[in-house]
Amino acid sequence: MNIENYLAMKRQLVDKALEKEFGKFDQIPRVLYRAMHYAVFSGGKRLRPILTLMAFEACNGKNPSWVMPFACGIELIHTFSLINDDLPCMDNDDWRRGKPTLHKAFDETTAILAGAALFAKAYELFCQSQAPPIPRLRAIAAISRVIGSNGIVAGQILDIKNPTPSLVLLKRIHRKKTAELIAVSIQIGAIIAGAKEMVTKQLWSAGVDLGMLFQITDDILDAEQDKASQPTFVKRYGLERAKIFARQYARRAQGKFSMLGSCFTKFNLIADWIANRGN
Ligand code: GRG
Repeated sequence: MNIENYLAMKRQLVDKALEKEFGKFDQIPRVLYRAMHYAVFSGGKRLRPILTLMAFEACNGKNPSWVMPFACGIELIHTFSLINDDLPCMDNDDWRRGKPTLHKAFDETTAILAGAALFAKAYELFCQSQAPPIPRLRAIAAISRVIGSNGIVAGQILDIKNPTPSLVLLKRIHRKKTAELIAVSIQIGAIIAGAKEMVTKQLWSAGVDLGMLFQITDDILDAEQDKASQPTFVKRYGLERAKIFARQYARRAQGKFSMLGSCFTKFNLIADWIANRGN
């Protein structure tokens, strides 16, 4: 299987579903709509929603309309986190995906409000899914856990307040800021498909390793483009050791996905794709 083609196909499905949601917005202030649209449709890879769809399929999920609102909502939360990360009070970035960041293309106030609206929209979508109530609530609870005060927000504040973290703290920052959102993206696909707890737990664990691989690869790409502003594995240990860490996480993730059987083989291809990605 050609993983690039597979990802392109899934990306198209996610884009179509997101476009449909944006088509339903009415009576919202024009500038808010334009800012939300700009942030969501500016060239993201859609990795997290694709992982949600993959897990749903691998766990034999039957009704895609149950899972798509979750896939789209996860992407909106990811977009919200990027908007916030770029703000002058955080990373103060002018560029994202080769385009001006949201607060540069519009202004800071509009960027903050558009982010807040995307965050709220994500929860509206989760609630609108037709999945049975118990898995739907379990998935919403799992997502809420990884974005709050012991999740992404924790990772972000630890990152900002600790310019020279120990290895243990650096791993925690990466895990909280990046890896757990990737892990939960996979896990909720399985929850919505009705997978057993043993499977959802194993997917969480494999997903955290995959997410760590994703973040370290991001650090490596930033270093190669001379872009890193925050503490990273590369800054602390150099490029070669960062690559060793990345390979270790890739192998760990692949071992865990393999234990779940042949339905999860695609996740191993995704791990290779992440390790070799160019952006
Ligand atoms: C409560 C969700 C929330 C956020 C507030 C600002 C903040 C706290 C956290 C920042 C988290 C963050 C932006 C981590 C970096 C993760 C990362 C490596 C993002 C890049 O992901 P890609 O490459 O992005 O998948 P694309 O552009 O493809 O969508």
